[in-house]
Amino acid sequence: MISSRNGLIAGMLLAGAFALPVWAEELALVNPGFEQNTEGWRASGEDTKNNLSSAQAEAAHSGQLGLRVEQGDGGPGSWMESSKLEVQPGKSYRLSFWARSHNQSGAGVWLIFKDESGKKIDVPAEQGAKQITQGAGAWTEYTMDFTPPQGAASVTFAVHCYSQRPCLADFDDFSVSAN
Ligand SMILES: [Ca+2]
Repeated sequence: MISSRNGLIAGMLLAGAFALPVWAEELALVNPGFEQNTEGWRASGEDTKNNLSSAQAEAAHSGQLGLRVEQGDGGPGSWMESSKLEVQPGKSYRLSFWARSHNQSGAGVWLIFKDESGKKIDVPAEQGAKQITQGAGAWTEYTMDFTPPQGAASVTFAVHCYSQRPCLADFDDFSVSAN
């Protein structure tokens, strides 16, 4: 009885070993779950002025706080950008986060690559943006696989909702892994 149970546990451990993710190296992010309010994140001037993005308890996926984006129709779009993360061109990365929308909003996450001097390097939208499901829904995990372009030294990611349209959406639990 005992030996068969040990065999079962050994089998489970073995299965677990084979299921290890390729994304082995988890990178350190500043306040990725908004538990320190918006410390380490930077809102655009328009976002700050109109108070579009803020850390709120109702927006938490885990912990006590999450990021809520709330804007009315016809105004500027929100923009809340993360701290800078050093990256290597050509290396594979995966950004993960949890989000939910409460309405038909056009919210998503945008990647911003910069070179050593801080100059922005443009990438095609399909490689640099992930829109969350438009329409009210439950919490969903989203992932973005990306490879920094030639010359990139850092990446930041921004939670952004399109201007001129209403938005009510929550974001939490960001993480970045390197291959
Ligand atoms: Ca949180």
